[in-house]
Amino acid sequence: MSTYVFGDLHGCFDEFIKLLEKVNFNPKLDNLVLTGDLIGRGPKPLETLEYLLNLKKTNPNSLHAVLGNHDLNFLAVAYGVHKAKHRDRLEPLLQSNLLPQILEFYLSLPLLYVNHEQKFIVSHAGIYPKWGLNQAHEYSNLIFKLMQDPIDRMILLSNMYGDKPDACTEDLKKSDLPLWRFILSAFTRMRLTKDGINLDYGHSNCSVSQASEESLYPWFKFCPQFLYNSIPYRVIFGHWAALNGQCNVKNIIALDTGCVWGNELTCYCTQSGEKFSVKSKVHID
Ligand SMILES: [Mn+2]
Repeated sequence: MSTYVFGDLHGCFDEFIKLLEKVNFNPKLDNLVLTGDLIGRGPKPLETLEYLLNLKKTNPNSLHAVLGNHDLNFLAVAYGVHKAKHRDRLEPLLQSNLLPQILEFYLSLPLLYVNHEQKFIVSHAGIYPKWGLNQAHEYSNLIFKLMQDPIDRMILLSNMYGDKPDACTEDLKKSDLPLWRFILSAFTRMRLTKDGINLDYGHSNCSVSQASEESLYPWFKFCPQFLYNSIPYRVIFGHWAALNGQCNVKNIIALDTGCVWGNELTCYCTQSGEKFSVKSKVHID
């Protein structure tokens, strides 16, 4: 039995299948974990979701995934609180008669997946440096519960964008909406920090060295406390395609290698520590 964590699919269905074949993925024996951004921008969102729904139906315990910023955007559009942008290529999902099942699947996804047995965690953008594992888990559970309630879900989805608040202070922890927004942003959009506390969500395309010239550093330079436990948890994330799978920090594994931008789709076997990739066939104009 092997566990494979796949980087951001973004609806790149053909590459997804090719990479599953490359690792000889067997849904009856192996586990699949996805770093989020399952759809958005890429060519075959409906085929991707159809495959995942089918996998979930036939082998419910073999599939785990976390929500990414594009998945949340899709939910906001599907529930009518955001306008769809054509470039996000959400129409095939919105027009599909599978839409109710797709939404049900998405509402079953957390922001954080923890595998205690194999000592690894997965979230879309990473772990906020000031949070320990328990705090991160608690906040993921809080958002999961809110998303199950139709009114809280609408409040959450219609208020999730914005770069403030940019730090998880003791005062923020006592608030509702600003804290919820911070949790969503940290789990799904975080890239850089000013000092390990304040976040900077911009600079999406800049390299780590360019950022450090502006005194900004990737979140993983400020490792969360739980990585120093006697048996450290590996932190696996996607989202930041400009890193191209390189972060050079022990136990932190970056998997977004920009398939939707014409680069590669990458997965990671949690037992062997090996990475596997296939070339993208997405053509960028
Ligand atoms: Mn993303």
